[in-house]
Amino acid sequence: MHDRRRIPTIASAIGVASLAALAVAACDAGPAATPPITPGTGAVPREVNVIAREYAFVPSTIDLVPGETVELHVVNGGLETHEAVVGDGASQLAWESAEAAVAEHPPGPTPLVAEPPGFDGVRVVVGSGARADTVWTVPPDAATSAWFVGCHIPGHFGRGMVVPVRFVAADGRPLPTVAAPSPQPSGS
Ligand SMILES: [Cu+2]
Repeated sequence: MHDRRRIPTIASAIGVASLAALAVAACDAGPAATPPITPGTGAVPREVNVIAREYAFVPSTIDLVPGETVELHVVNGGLETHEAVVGDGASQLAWESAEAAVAEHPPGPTPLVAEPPGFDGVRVVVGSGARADTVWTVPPDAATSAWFVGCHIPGHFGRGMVVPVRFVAADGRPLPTVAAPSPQPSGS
């Protein structure tokens, strides 16, 4: 991310703009396909590694197959607590708002934040130097909207801790992802 804006009062506006740009990048840029992957199942989840640090995720795109079961390994290679919220754009903004509400908490563990209603993604919070493993099934209809992996520990999202999810078929071919429903521009 070249974008280092850090003005808290427009955090949600930054979020919307960043998500839109990332969604376009996930659809239009990058290699045509990833190597073939074997979608995870309940019996044999596919391992997916996500590394968090100040203030970025690696890799820069997370490939998921709709309906597969994955075992997320979230590694915190940074000095601060981080999290990986896997969810669509609306979920990202909901978590951003929920966690901003507890931004002034005293030093100590991250306070408990209620899951936004309708959230069908997954959230993993990891302390500095730790790794958390979570088994989660990607909703089969997930590719009907743009998804992301974001960190909403206050201030982190606005500093660039968000990467797009690229939904792929088992052969590694990117699936067409439909953005949030909106009127088609004329002439299309
Ligand atoms: Cu973070």
